[in-house]
Amino acid sequence: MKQPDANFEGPSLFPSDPIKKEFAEELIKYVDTFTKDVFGSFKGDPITQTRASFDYVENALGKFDDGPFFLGEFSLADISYIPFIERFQIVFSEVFKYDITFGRPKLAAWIENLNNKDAYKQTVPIKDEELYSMAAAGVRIPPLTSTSEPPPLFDGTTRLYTSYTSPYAQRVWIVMNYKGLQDHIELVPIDLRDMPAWYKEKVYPGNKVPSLEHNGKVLGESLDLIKYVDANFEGPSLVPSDPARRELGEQLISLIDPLMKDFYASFKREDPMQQAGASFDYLENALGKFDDGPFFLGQFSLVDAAYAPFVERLQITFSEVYKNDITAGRPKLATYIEELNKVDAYKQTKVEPPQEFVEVFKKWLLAHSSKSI
Ligand SMILES: N[C@@H](CCC(=O)N[C@@H](CS)C(=O)NCC(=O)O)C(=O)O
Repeated sequence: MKQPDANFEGPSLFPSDPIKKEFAEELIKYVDTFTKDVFGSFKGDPITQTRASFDYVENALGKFDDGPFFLGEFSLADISYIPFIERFQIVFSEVFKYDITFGRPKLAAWIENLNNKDAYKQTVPIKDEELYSMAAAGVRIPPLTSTSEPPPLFDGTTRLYTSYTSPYAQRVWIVMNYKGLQDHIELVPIDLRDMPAWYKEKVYPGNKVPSLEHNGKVLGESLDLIKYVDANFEGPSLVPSDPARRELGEQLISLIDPLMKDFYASFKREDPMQQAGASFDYLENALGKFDDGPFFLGQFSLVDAAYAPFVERLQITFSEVYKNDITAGRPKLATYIEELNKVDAYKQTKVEPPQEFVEVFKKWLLAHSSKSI
């Protein structure tokens, strides 16, 4: 970045004062650590974990008081931080509802002054693309709504249209994470309560999530998609090579829809746990077929990606609404859920907060049954 400043005409962006020069070098060196710290925090507690990094910037801005910029006057040091701080400000404010300038008056003044600089203002168009790459870093970016612009469709980017609340979409998200495809497949969350019209018109006429935009086509149906992503993308295979396991896998996947229907039907009966008991026992037995691992086929596979979002919701519903423990007397199911919760690819996709799902469930139940809860 120092090259254009040294070799072209126009005002110099590097100070001649040796003290400022030294500080500029330090700042430019720190920018990588700074961005790594902030990106790394997205998987933990961003506000607490980035406090030191943003405070470093705040202190640095206080070093020279002959102007609002790092070295007083506008310099290369500012240019190296602008693109990151600008994006972080958007993400912290939109996703974490936190103002990075809170308690940091110098940072606030720096951003305000930058916004008045024409050279900088011209570079501002980011937003959506930036937010998508935040999703790859593990941040839950806000879903697109009826007022959002579509992404640049059919530009060669592979996109998974999803929703944080959909168990069907979650299946594909798990597979994508497990195979380490976060940088290969862009996650595009959609707000199902306020869907953008372009989704049905231009992306997926079925108007449901998930759908996958890949190689100029859009494919749907979660159970097809998990197989498709597994077969057509790099990363560890989620289908075992052993024929007996494959066969059980196929069987379990073809049974999941009828099983879920049974579970959902049980909620409309007087004693849901008793009604659903046989289906839970079926899962318990299936989990006992291969004992070289806690998952349905021993190791984590497509079957787990298909079942996990539903097991997760069943556990929440039975526990929160009916005060039943679905794992009582089912040790394999208990271990299954425990081990599932150790799989990062799954953990990142869980419904958050579970209470929100409980509310959705209660509304669903009211609409589908005469029972009150
Ligand atoms: N069979 C489909 C079901 C997908 C589905 O029902 N998705 C729901 C969200 S959980 C949806 O997009 N609903 C939007 C709507 O119906 O308007 C699959 O497995 O992908």
